[in-house]
Amino acid sequence: MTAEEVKDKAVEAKVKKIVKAQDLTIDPASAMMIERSQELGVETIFDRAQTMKPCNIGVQGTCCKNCSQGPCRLPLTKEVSGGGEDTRKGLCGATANTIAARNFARMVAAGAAAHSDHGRGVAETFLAAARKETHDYKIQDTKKLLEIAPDFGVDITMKGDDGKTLERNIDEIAVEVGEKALAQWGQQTGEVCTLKRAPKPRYELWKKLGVIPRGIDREIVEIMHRTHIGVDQHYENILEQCTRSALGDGWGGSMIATDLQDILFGCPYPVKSSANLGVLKADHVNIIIHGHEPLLSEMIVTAAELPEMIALSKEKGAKGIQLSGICCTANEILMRHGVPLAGNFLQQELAIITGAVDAMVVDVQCIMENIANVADCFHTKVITTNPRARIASGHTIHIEFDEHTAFEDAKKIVRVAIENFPNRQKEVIIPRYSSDLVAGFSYEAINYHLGGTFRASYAPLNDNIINGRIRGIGGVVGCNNARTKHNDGHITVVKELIKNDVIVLTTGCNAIACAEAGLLTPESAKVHCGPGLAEVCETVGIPPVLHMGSCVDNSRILMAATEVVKAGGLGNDISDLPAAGSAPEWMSEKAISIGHYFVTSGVYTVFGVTMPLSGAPVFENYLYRELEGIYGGMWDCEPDPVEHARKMIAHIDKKRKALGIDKARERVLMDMADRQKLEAA
Ligand code: BF8
Repeated sequence: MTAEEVKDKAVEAKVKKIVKAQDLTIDPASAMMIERSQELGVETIFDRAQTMKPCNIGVQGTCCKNCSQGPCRLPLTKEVSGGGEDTRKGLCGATANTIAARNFARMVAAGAAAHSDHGRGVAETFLAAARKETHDYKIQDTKKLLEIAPDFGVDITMKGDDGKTLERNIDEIAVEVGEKALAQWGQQTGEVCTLKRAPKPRYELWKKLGVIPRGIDREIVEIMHRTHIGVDQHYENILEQCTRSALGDGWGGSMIATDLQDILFGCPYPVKSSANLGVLKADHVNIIIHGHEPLLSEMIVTAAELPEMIALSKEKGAKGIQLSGICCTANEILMRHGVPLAGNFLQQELAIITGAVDAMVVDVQCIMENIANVADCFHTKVITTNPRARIASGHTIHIEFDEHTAFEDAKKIVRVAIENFPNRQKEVIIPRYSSDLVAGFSYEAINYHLGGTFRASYAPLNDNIINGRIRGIGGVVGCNNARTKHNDGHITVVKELIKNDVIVLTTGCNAIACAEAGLLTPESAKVHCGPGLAEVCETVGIPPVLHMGSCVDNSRILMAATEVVKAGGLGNDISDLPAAGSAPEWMSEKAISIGHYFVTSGVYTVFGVTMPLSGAPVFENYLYRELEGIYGGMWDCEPDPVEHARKMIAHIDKKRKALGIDKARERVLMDMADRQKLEAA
């Protein structure tokens, strides 16, 4: 045996000894599939997370590889952490703070680019639909179209020859909205027009600070320029550009994506479904749609329902077709069609390990290259569909998706999955775990649910916050991270919040984790919530955790916060609200962009696991403390999930006190005691 082989064996033995599935995830379905992967010797991210440790300097944010004279590595020294002088410099003289700020900025740029490029794709398809260049997509939600048109400066009425006001033709409005929306990406001067939707004081603050994005793409490009060697070498100035880019994402690219998707595919309203690997069916053709853009998945939903496809599946020996989703595509098709969720980010390999997935169809973002290797151990076809996202590993099929031939492309994909059904090789083992859920809480749906058809309004929510039944609002979002126990941070944070009467708005992989843990049902309120929140949920018939959609739909949380401000009684700006944000298991660059637009919109935002800032104490202090004085919101990092939630609650209480509604909360605590007395009697 060579020295290398001995080392490999030692590593293998260490992995086998250390890894117990229950230590890697709180989800029993995932634990079962991790065990199955170990049994079959199929390597997954859970194995590699044990054998490969993260770089100690990268984790601190202080490794600079922006030119070829490095990488310059500036780990934190004992002197600096002890308060001594910081003499660390890269070859060019860049300090640890400059380096960490540059790295942070490049994460914002990548995250904003990912969301915004998604939005651009939607805008292009929207315009093609409005111009009737494609017949596969149609303008569906004309009510929402008319609502948003004025934000883009598009008139919805016109003057007739007799001077009377007339309604404009809806097709003309749609074309103009599409053109104006698409123009927000390439615009060079002025302002991204959707920023005006923010509460007025917030918009005025951004204007005063000079951080309103001129165009979505322009701000991302400028980050890349400023972080090139020898350009912007002041962390505050770099961060200012991060703000322009992140606001261009949250209030621009992402928000436009959400709006136009709603108009094309319908605005979500509450819908029932189920979640976890148990939604797969052994006797059906299983197609998993994984990625982010709903343009393709919408077509696949329709294609999979075609009688000819169902007949073909039966011909091949299946009982039908079971569609399910992973990551944000899952959230998109759940919100509008009730298609079940197969899992979140860390479950993508595990789904294939069931042996029941006949095709995994992927587009862009959060798709692990290793799914192709895992699929090679089974019969699963991994189908890439987007020219921006190909996979070199394993054996994948590429069926390119084009919005002009969308439905035909979708049919081709569904057919490949069906034809693959008879090729199953390994034993099919599907964990029998799935949870019921209610999703579909767009901010419009919350408005309707709280106030009803005739008086749709956020006022009842505000009333319940003011009287203390609801202590505050938590926006809990974001990824899974293989460096921490799967779903543990998500569920611990959310349970701690709702136990303390904080209502939770959720998106992305947190939403999927909550669904799997059964927190997306109205019934869960009785079990997990404090008495005030439980009472509100019971009265209104909503879950304590409201699923608002995919990660671009974090824009819905911004709009919900804006509606709460507008409903009155809780201050004049988002920063006045008893609210806090959280990403307990974040890992993607998109999460950093989201975090930064939440912070600069006035929200205290806590990230779990780690932040690449610890090697740069001055920059870290700027983000964690000084930003509050500028934006009313600031960053924080807390890996312990209970402490994480408590920090959010402490902030919520601080805001209640500033609003003078902390006394109301005390009264409700007395109610709780009364209630306990009653229950004991
Ligand atoms: O965009 S939460 S792991 S799936 S990045 Fe990715 Fe993170 Fe999941 Fe959705 Ni968002």
